[in-house]
Amino acid sequence: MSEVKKVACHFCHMNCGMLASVENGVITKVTGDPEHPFNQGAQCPRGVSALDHLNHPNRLNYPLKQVGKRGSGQFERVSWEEALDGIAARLTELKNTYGAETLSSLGGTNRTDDFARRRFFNLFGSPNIAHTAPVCWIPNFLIEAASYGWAAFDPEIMNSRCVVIWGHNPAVSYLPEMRGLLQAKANGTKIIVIDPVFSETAAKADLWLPIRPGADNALALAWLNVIIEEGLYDFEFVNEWTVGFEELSERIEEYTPEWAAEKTGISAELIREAAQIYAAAKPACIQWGVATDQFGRGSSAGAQARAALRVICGNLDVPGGDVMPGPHPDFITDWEMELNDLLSEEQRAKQLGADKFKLNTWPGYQILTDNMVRVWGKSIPAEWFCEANAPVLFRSMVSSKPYPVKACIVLANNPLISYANSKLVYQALKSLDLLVVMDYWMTPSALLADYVLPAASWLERPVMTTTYGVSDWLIASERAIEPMFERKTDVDFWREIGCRLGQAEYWPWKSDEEVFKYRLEPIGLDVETYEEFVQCYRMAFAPREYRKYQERGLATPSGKVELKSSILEKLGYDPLPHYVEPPFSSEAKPELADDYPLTLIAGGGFMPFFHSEHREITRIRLMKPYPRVAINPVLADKFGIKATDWVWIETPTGRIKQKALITNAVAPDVVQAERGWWFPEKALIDPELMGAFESNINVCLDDDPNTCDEACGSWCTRAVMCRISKAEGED
Ligand SMILES: Nc1nc2c(c(=O)[nH]1)N[C@H]1C(S)=C(S)[C@@H](COP(=O)(O)OP(=O)(O)OC[C@H]3O[C@@H](n4cnc5c(=O)[nH]c(N)nc54)[C@H](O)[C@@H]3O)O[C@H]1N2
Ligand SMILES: Nc1nc2c(c(=O)[nH]1)N[C@H]1C(S)=C(S)[C@@H](COP(=O)(O)OP(=O)(O)OC[C@H]3O[C@@H](n4cnc5c(=O)[nH]c(N)nc54)[C@H](O)[C@@H]3O)O[C@H]1N2
Ligand code: SF4
Ligand SMILES: [Mo]
Repeated sequence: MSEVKKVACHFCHMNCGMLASVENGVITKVTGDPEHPFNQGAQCPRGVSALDHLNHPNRLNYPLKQVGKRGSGQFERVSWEEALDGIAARLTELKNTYGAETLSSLGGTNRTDDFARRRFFNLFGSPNIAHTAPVCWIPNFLIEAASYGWAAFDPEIMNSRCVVIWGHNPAVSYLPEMRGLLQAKANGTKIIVIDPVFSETAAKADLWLPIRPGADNALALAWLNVIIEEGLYDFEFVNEWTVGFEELSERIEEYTPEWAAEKTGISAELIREAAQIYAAAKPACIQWGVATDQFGRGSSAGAQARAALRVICGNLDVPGGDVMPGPHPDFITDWEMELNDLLSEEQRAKQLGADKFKLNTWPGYQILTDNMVRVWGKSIPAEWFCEANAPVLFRSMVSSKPYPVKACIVLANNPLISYANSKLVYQALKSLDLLVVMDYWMTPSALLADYVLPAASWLERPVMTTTYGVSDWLIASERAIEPMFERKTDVDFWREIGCRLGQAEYWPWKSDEEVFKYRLEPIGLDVETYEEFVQCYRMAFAPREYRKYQERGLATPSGKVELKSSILEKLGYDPLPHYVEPPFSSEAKPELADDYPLTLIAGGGFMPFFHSEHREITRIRLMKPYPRVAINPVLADKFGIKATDWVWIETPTGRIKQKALITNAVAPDVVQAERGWWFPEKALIDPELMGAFESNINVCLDDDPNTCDEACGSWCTRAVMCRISKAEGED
């Protein structure tokens, strides 16, 4: 029998539409769907490799149990029954000894099990789920939520007169978005790119602002200064819909373009001119970029300045501006699936990091939720937005302070590679009594696990995406084939382990399709099954509405935009935007400046990889066989470094090597290292762990909680003092 299944690629957040041809239960072809509005038939190299990923000989196919010392690489195949029974028994023991909070979980970016993980944890009684969230969107999203009751994360680029691309490189990270940007540019939209690197996107800009790494906060404050001092803001909107404008105006007086010129390395004239272009363009929008979440200390203060820019220029929720989607009114959201009410106050109070990073833990989340429910009827999910802080969690695993964290379920995450301070993460994972990893591959992190479980990928399961549960649209994808070998879906895993731990009544669905059908039902569509929904509709959008605040008010305590945030004030933070120097810059640590005279950017996505993924797939790896650090020719000359030489990159925290990419795209005092590197072809044994510490830039980054963002606990990856040298004798 031959069929064509409508699927969505899940190798990045774009979820391009694909068509999978299936013959007698075997996928023969996966092509881009020409009718899909996002990609219109296009596929990037990862999408093209969908079948290599599905059928790869290294894929995990069966549950494995570690039978030697942890990290010995000695695994034995076991049945799912044995693995799940074994895990459930250990979890019960540990819970009885140490309390439910002893179980933690680590996750990565935008996966599809999110409601299930949280549901399981709420029922189990632990608040200790952590993701890479603090360095990915959280400071920007939550500060916006505190300021205007949701995030205005859907800029309407096509109808905008000016788009500011701030620490963002869609030409590499969001390909379909870049296509839209180029179309807008062709229609006359001005593009401003703020990036220390002459990125692929900067190359297409009308105006590129080559900022000193980590100085974005100063630039945003100076734009506020220009726009307020020169009266370029939207008087009517500010008068009618904001509180705190006077205090904001007073606060930004000191942040003149001249002051910011010194911090940013951009002349005061250019700062002024760029602010004027942005303010004059009606409507304009500011696109989110992850760079601004990754400064450590000061990430959320900078986000607050950008939020204020959107507001005072009158771009909030207007056509062509920064549109604030709100939750889907009908579809059952992630938040509604999570059962957060079942986690007791006592357990919430134990969330690791909640005493320090209050905005994305229970204290802040509760306030945000109360306001959102009042106005929108629904809130953002706890998953991703209300989390244990990972740097605090790792320290608790090692020290058992403030209490022992003895177990961790890592699902869709490679913590040894993705989190800062990899050596500490290593120590932390090794000190656990129970480590479970569910993934597609045997990763360096999985090598340390007691149980390694094989995950079904997006061709073997249905997927429904709602942008971390916060957008008013959803994308649905059907299961092309049943999971191969003994792979399982992530939702099945949480359900089956939950049922073993007394949660059966809360897991009434027998398959992922049943869950999704249940969640879709309130939309009232004329379909019998989830598959039919995908075949007929594939997506559901709430009708687009603008200026929704006029009817509902805003989901803040005052019902207005809070330029001076009462939520931040209540949580004990400065309620107004302000300047904070990133923690590892030469200005923050002048005593180290002579030894570490360069600035390291430890991030920036690049093709064809997605974070630490896809290194196993030959046709992808051939495009980029080894890690590369971008170095200016002047700097390379100084150290006698030639293209493709191995280079040591060193910070006070650690050193690794990558190969030189000599390019004028970076300034002579800046180097940009690639993230996510490990080598599946290297020894599968501790301590080599497939080269987890050789070229992984997170070895060089510190995650000391005292250097993290005050409100959200983000660690710093983008402005770190470093030095380099040629790695002699390295092949
Ligand atoms: N230095 C530095 N560190 C960074 C960043 C940076 O710029 N610089 N970026 C940060 C950002 S923005 C993010 S989002 C994180 C990303 O961090 P991660 O999400 O951890 O990164 P990935 O490598 O994409 O995914 C980790 C693992 O999940 C597995 N996986 C993928 N999908 C699934 C699935 O559906 N189910 C299961 N069970 N497994 C799956 C993959 O095979 C992979 O082994 O990294 C952060 N770390
Ligand atoms: N190919 C590919 N695509 C991806 C990913 C991937 O790993 N690979 N990851 C996905 C994920 S999880 C995320 S979060 C997104 C992130 O995607 P983006 O938001 O595009 O973020 P990055 O690519 O990490 O960095 C964007 C830009 O920030 C610049 N930058 C570095 N430091 C600074 C600074 O101090 N200030 C400013 N203004 N800019 C700076 C970098 O030079 C880079 O050009 O991409 C997603 N898409
Ligand atoms: S851009 Fe590439 S990886 Fe991302 S969804 Fe589209 S095809 Fe897949
Ligand atoms: Mo991310």
